[in-house]
Amino acid sequence: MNVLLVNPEFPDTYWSFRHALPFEGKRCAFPPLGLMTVSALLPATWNRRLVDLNVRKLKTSDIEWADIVMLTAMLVQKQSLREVVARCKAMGKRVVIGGPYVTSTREQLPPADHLFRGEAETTLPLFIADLARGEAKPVYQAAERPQLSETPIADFGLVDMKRYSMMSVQYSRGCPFSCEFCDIIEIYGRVPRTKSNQQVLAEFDALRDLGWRGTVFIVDDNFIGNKKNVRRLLPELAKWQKANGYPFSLITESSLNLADDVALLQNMREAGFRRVFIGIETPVEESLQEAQKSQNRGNLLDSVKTIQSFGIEVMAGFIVGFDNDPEDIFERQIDFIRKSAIPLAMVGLLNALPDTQLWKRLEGEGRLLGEDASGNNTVCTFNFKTRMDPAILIKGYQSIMRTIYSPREYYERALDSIRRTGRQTSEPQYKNLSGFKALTRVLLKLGVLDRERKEFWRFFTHILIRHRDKFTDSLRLAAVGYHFRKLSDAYGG
Ligand code: B12
Ligand code: SF4
Repeated sequence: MNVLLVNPEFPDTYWSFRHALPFEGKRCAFPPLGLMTVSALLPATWNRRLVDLNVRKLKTSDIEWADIVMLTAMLVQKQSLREVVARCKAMGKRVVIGGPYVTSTREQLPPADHLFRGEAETTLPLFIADLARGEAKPVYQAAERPQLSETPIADFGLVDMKRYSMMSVQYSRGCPFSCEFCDIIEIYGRVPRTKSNQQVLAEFDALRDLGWRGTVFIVDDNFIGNKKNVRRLLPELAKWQKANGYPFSLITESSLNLADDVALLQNMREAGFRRVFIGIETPVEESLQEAQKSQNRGNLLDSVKTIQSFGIEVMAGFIVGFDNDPEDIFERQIDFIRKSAIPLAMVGLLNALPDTQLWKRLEGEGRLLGEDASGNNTVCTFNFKTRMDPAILIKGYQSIMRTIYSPREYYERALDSIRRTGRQTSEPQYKNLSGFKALTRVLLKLGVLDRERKEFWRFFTHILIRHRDKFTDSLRLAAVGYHFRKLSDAYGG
């Protein structure tokens, strides 16, 4: 059996890092871990080939080769998903689809032969058995969320690692909180499930053995969702990193209450965590209450500072468009982002994702506009009737983007972040951007060709004089800042 696994194309969003990747000579930020996991669940005797459309084109010969085509998709990939399904069906192939979009959407899905809702650890074996008997069903719905002990080591060797700037490993799924707008808890549940320490270390071994060195993104919904288990994992990770010469610099996602646990932060630093993405959403207390984000309490700026003081750069998501947002929300967000020294601030407009508590409330209030969200919250559209005039919201949102990614503001925040994250935790030497080629690209593009080169040199001179130990970090931040500036040019009106 020849199985072709296809990851559809992403549009140009924050997380695509599309405008920063050429500096590193990479095609894509992250590999499709869902598909690599699906691959590992297939019989060993099946042949597999993975095509990530964010890395290369899908050739007709790829489709001809396949007996089955399997596709994953997030909401933002739905257009590309449709196109690939249509192309494969036109060539008479058996098509299977799954992933978060297929699991959560209420829209009409493309005409695949089989669709998988939910996680595949328990359903894929049933499909394989049904297929062998010639009785494969059109829909496979996971009856319950599987234990992660069922999850095999992802087929990391299936992708061309050189094309990606990071590798992904998953430790847990689910989150114990109940933010109103969040679909994570609907898709992956409120009881965080974790892998065992041995499973995670085996995945680290696998990546190391395949030659990966550099950044590894622990793609959990909330890394500290199950604190008890995380406390047991971190010393093991630290031991592994030390024994292997710190081959990986780690990034993850977590809730802001991470700041309340100094021991955990200390352990994270020792295990090699250098960046964490946090859903801060808004500095407005009433809006946080509305969003049921009770874990973001106390002085949010102090919490950010505490995390940074452990050498961990904070990246964060912010949202405008809550019912309780006051008129000056835009200035307040800008002010908060400025003071927090968060270089990578991902600001988006609130949208209702299917089946979330927000979706249900708005449906009850008759405020839904009858469409799924695009999934890309930087696109200036709403799928519900907002309290504030949408034109004002869009204008205000664009002003946030323009302001925070103007080169002076951005480089200032990046410098502040570098100051706060201290000396002892620079990235490992062999990071992608430390390469001579990458340095040349950054210097040429941002220091010579860019209209904002004056600001770059101001930033870079500071780094050379005061923070030479953070040289690699600073190149990364400069490259990523360029990506965000390009996005804000596109979406910032
Ligand atoms: C890592 C991650 C990313 C990474 C990498 C994505 C990648 N290339 O894989 C990055 C940072 C790029 C990313 C970006 C975005 N992401 Co994201 N991301 C995640 C995260 C945290 C983990 C994904 C992952 O690797 N999971 C591990 C694998 C093993 O799980 P899985 O993919 O679900 O696969 C399992 C099943 O779904 C199923 N399955 C999956 N595919 C298939 C296919 C077949 C054929 C079968 C049978 C089964 C199957 O089997 C797997 C094993 O059980 C998820 C949350 C989550 N818990 O998954 C959000 C999530 C997928 N992201 C989401 C969103 C919204 C985004 C962004 C749009 C955010 C933004 N506004 O910019 C961007 C868009 C992408 C882009 N590049 O522009 C949403 C998707 C919502 C939706 N309904 O589609 C999620 C669910 C989180 C959320 N609520 O915010 N993301
Ligand atoms: S903390 Fe994050 S993952 Fe957890 S419910 Fe809130 S938004 Fe979702």
